[in-house]
Amino acid sequence: MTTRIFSGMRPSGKLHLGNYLGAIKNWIALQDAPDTATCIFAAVDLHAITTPYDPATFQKNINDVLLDYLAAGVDPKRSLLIRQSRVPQHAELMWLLSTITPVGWLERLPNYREKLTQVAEMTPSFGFSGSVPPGKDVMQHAREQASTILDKKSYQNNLSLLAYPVLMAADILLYKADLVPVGDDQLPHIELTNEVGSKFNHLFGETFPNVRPFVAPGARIMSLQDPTKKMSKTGDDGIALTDSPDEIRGKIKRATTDSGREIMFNETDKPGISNLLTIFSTLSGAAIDKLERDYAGKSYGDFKADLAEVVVGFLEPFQRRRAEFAADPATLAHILTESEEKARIVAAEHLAEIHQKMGLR
Ligand code: AQP
Repeated sequence: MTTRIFSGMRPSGKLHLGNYLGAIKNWIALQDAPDTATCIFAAVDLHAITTPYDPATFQKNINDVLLDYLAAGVDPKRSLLIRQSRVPQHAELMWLLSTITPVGWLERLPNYREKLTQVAEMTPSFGFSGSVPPGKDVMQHAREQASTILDKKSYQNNLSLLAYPVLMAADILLYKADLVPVGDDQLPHIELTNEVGSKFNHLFGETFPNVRPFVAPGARIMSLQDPTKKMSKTGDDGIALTDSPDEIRGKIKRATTDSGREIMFNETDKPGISNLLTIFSTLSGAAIDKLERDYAGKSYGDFKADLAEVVVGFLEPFQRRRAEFAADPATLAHILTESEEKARIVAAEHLAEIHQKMGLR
């Protein structure tokens, strides 16, 4: 059986070890697998604008994510490398799918609830202040206050935050992808994609395949500050793939550890040290129980110092490759032009079929 793969990252900040171990590492393994027919890897810029962002630096963020993909091993000879918004069919299919997606399916998704809280924390909420500044017209003041409320609150519970998984379903189904490498936090979104896909098939005729998630075992990397939350690009100081050796050493040294002294894997009682053990094990290939034995009787400080060198050593060749791609912007521009053209051809063909089945043609 041949496989079609789609996956993407939000260019919402610097990619971190969690993004690499939870997703990109698998992209590369799948790209090189013999039964893979097509891989499409995207910088999902339309997803990134669902949370607060800076338009002035957005193109740089997108470019940085694409450089990370190439440095990690995305091979443009085998895979398409695209910016989501350059293939307009993503947004159109999202609209079509939204017409068959009940709001209740979206409201129950855990990521929506998490993002809602995160965004509310990022944007201060403004209320109407009753006191009118001296000399100011009361109606004028009220109008100004109202527009401030709209501006500041406009990100708090946007339709896009709720509808985000419908766009994700469209991203995948647009290419009739059947395998999606993701971190385990994204599993409910893949489930939703299948619910929407089968509802479409039921209503309009067999069109979309069943989508399987591909999740790396044990690769949910948690925050170094709060190991009960996942490492994130926003609102968290994780280890970026582009961090310098000294930044990495500093971040690992400051990472929250747990009470006690043993280097032991126990996610309930020792979430901090368990997370560091997961990072050590996945990057070095050493089994966790071997690491526990190797570090029996040693201090957290010894363990963290060695882990820092593992991370630095792992990222060194990645960063070297990345610098080479960064020094050659014409190559990246060429890869994008070619890939996006090919993606638009496949997307247009599938969308024409969908239009026809939905009676739009
Ligand atoms: N901490 C993590 N551990 C393992 N996998 C992770 N992923 C994200 N964080 C971890 C996986 O990386 C991909 C990135 O998805 P995304 O960019 O669309 O957004 P996200 O999941 O919301 O990622 P972040 O890093 O937390 O970004 P922000 O802060 O912007 O929301 C997905 O496959 C995800 O599973």
